[in-house]
Amino acid sequence: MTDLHDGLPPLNPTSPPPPRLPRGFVFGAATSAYQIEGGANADGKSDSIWDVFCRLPGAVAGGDSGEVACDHYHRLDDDLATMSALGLDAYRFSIAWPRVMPDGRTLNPNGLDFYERLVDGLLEREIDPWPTLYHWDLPQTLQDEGGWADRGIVERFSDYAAAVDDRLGDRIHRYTTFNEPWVAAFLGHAAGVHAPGHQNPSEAIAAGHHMLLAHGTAVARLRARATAPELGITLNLSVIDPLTPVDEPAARLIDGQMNRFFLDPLFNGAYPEDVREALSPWWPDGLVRAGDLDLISARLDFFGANYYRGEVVSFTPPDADDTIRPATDRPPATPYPASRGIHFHTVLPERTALGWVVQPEGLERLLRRLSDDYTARRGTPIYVTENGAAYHDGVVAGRVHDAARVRFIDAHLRAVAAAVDGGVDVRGYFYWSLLDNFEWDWGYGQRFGIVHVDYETQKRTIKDSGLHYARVIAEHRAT
Ligand code: IFM
Repeated sequence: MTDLHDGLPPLNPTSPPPPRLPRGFVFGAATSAYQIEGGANADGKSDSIWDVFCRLPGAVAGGDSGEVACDHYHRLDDDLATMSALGLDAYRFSIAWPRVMPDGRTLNPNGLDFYERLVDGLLEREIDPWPTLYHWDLPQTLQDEGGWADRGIVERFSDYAAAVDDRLGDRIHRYTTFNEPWVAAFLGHAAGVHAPGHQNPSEAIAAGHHMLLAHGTAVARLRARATAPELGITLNLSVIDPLTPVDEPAARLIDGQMNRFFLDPLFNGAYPEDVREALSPWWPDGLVRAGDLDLISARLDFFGANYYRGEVVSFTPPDADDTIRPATDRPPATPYPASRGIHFHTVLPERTALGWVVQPEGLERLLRRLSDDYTARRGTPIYVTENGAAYHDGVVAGRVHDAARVRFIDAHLRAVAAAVDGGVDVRGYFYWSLLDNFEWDWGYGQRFGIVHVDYETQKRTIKDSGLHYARVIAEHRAT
């Protein structure tokens, strides 16, 4: 393994030692297929809904697309070497359904060859593979049949999950079924800023339920197999605070539509009453059938929480317009169907390049809440499967001095450590992202990586944050 620390000065000789996390705590980094792979038509891959969405005029900033992205598909060995140099314990990636089944149904063995090389390469380097089965790149052929709004997708997803496990189940011991179903359902089908770009709240609710049902159906199917993988799901979650005490109902309403819409069915086997009531004007008749919630609430072996920022809401508009700017001029709709009269505020001064507040205490609070309200009584361990920040980084004399990201990582790891000290069973942290990459509707303008990517030359440069993270991992291992 390359020793990254050779010849490099310590980054912050005066900074406090990294937070103490339990022995065996997993340090990883995350990516997703469409955001890094490129190889859009390689070896039989078909279009995903994102390939098609990116072609819509004005859908993505700068007219960018994931066609080439970080060209990871053709640079796998180099990227594996980088992961190894960083000393990652685990690598969280996603599998592209349209690579594995270009028409959504029929297996393309060539597509699986790539993931086999990736998984074998990780195992050779003693990096644990953490695959996600769905990170938003539905085969367009399935979208043409109704996509996530149509219940037929559930069987298709479970067949796809089984096909992946047929080939890789002897080496993959854990799957995350879905990444951030709220984003895929509500940004994709209500706000219209993500693929497939629809603005129809009923479709968004149907998509959300069908993703949960596809998760539950795939869990039942994979659990019954001899490979016996560990199974979990990842949600994007936030802390939603009221601006003043009278705004408490506004906070509860947004919390319901973002967090509890997914958490309650998964852990309590029911949609929350207040959310059902608030969404009743759009809730499709006959959507939830007998047995659905039993499947959805089946035991999980782990739970993934993605946390980036908190939200502050009120019934009164902010003095200045501090709503987060959309990526393009296309008019977005709200992702929260029941949010009339509710306003979002930015009260904390520190923000990332995307305008997202930097709020590490929110992560500790979120982890405590998850444990208290959902995971502890079922004994489900939590992993922070994404946390990260976008800044406008550049390479100067071969280095990227991203001090703000170093502070961001440090503060959030301290928040995790505080939650662990408070008794929350958190077993790992994955920084988003390993590489700068295609940030969806924002295109390539927002850089989240601990490794800089020059998109002209595809040269990778480990940023100061990557060096810092490598040191944290090495020190943790040494103690
Ligand atoms: O880039 C995304 C990722 O695909 C899912 N979680 C949030 C990240 C940053 O926006």
